[in-house]
Amino acid sequence: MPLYLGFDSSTQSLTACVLDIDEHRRDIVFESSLHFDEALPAYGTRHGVLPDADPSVVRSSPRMWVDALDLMMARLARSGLDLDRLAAMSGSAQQHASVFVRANAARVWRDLDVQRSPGEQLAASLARPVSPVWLDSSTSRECAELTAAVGGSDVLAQKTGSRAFERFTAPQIRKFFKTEPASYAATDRIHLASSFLASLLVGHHAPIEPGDGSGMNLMNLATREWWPPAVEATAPGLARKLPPISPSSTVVGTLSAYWQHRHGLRPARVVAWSGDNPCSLIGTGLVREGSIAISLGTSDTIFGLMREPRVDSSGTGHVFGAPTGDFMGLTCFSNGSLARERVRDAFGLTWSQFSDALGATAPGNDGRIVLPWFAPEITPAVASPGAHRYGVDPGDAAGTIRGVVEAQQLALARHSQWMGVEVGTIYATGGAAANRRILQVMADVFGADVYQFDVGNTACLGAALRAFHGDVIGAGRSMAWADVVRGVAEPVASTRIRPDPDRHAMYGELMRVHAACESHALGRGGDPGEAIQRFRQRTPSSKSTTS
Ligand code: XUL
Repeated sequence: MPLYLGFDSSTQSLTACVLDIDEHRRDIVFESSLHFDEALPAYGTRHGVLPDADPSVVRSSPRMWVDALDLMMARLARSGLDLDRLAAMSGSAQQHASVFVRANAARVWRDLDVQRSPGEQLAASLARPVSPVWLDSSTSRECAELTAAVGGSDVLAQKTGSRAFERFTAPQIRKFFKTEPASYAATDRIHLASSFLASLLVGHHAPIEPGDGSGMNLMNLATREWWPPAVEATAPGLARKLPPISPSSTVVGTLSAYWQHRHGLRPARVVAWSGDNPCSLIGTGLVREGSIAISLGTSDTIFGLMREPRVDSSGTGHVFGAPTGDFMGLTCFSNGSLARERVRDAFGLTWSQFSDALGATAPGNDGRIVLPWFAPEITPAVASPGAHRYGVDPGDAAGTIRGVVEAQQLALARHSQWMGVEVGTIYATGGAAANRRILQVMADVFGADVYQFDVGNTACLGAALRAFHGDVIGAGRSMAWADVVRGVAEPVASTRIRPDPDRHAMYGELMRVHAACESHALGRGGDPGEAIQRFRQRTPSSKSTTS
């Protein structure tokens, strides 16, 4: 029976998983992760990105991502799995990141020396040694220029699914063209991290997949083609530098000779790679409209499938293409695990102590809030980093932890209202979804049942399932998405966390405090003291702890 390999090249780590599929069963038979900082220290990353004095400039190394693939392939080769059964592979990558390559790139990829690791061999093929990643927020000017050139935010959002966002690829390309014109001119092709890594695997240029392509501010969401007004407004000659866009199920080639010989692998099919959020949509089994998923990863994201693209008129969220051919709504918060880690480290705690502190504090935190904008925030847009404390002393570890966790869940709920989804069930995924105390806050804030998954990384699972789907389509057969995900991309029923009605009502009140604090911190509203007092009067019972 065939094996399907999925990769997830995320901000901080690379994960791989292998699915063993037969008619009746789908088993995950391999799952492994490596952290870039630890596994590949020579690249000098911290939390997967290159240190920079300017907090708005965030970049990583595309050569490091490829060396990580090489290390992971070596682990796979040693795993004892019968890799002669490997039918196909696909991948998920952090969204928005771009890789600028020269005209010799395809030759370099094809002729890699099997005795040497790939990263060192790629240097001469890169027109830009670094990749700007989704945490970068340094392109506000380019966002404004792009917006003006295409006729305003609404036009851009209606066409591409999102207004201009700093991390999106078009403003990033424009900034590169403006600041490094010679290197831009030397760029033959601009890939996303996803299409770049797929290209490396097949040894020639792979296309961009529409789910990830819609994170660029360049793709016409309706036709899934490049949208000329945005392409022309971004940088001269860009149309020639963009790879074609191909459906999610496209088999982009077979594993190149380099990887076959280096790791003793067969020429398995390689299916187009996508972004981590579109892959997670599949890995959480969200192939129908209705339920939503919340991913608590480096970023926190909330997303769900949409049959029709309901673009966000408030300008907060995004509509991306879904791998199923439908659409997905998504709101992204950059201070997800980054913020939780920052708080844990500031108080010198382990994750279990972090969790105990959360359990020892009362839901509602007596109306006290900590807005966790330790790094520049995407939702709402915050350029100057800094946490904003409302009533929480900087030395109060437990109050800070609850203040941050509640503010994060309240922000997820408030800033996803544009999606117009009645949230009854939430599928929780990402590293921090292992923490049931955080999920209890989620359930209580949303007033929804929350479920966990068996598999640690749903983006990676989604990639493996997309490899399966692409392999089936590539063989000239068809398969409904509900059948693709059945029996594996399903939450574990016994993990259900129920909302408490009283706490849900209390969080409805706290939501107003959160909104007032946010307005104040953004300089758009007065002191939230009154809102906090009102909350305390209305919810005197908010002092008891959850566990
Ligand atoms: C989504 C986004 C993040 C990255 C994280 O728009 O920017 O979720 O995809 O890898």
